Amino acid sequence: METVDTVVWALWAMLPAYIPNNAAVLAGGGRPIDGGRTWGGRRVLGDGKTWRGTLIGTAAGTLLALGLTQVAPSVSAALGTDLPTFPLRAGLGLAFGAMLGDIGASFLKRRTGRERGAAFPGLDQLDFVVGALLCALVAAPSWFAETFTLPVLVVVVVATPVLHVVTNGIAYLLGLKNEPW
Ligand code: CTP
Ligand code: K
Ligand code: MG
Repeated sequence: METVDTVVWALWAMLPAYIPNNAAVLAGGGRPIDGGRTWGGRRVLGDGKTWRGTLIGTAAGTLLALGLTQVAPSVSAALGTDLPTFPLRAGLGLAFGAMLGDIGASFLKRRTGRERGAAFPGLDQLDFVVGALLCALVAAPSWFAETFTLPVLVVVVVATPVLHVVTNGIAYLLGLKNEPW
């Protein structure tokens, strides 16, 4: 595969993982997952991880995966490059995994004394990627092996932090997010 084709393939494959956290920002609120509970004097997760945000984020990513699967043949014909499709388990794995990775990061932030909204460089940009890939691997192993070859994984790990910084910066400037990370 040409490099440009690998980049297009990788970004398309990750779209169901990129959307959930942004949807959660728009939809979040309500009851926090940890119900306000603390551990070691600090919140388990914090008010930034809610049931509603997690549910709507997961649904948004899963629906996007189903939509992308519908349009993949025509878009790949138009672009002249192959694009992956998503079995339901793959889309659900990517979307839920992205939310789970972000929740895991909040858990680590609270354990290391960081308040809600505090930055944790590196973790902030890759938590949802690790969660999404691991969950997709568990939910749809053969699809994962065909979709995420080594060159594709390299593109994902390099390009995602860049995209994350840019989209969160835009969300901050638009007033949708309290911090630019
Ligand atoms: N959000 C949510 N549920 C989630 C993830 C995010 O409701 N599972 C919403 C919350 O309103 C949250 C906002 O999206 O405040 C921004 O998400 P994020 O930056 O991940 O959370 P923070 O508020 O920064 O909290 P933390 O420090 O725990 O990451
Ligand atoms: K986060
Ligand atoms: Mg934040």
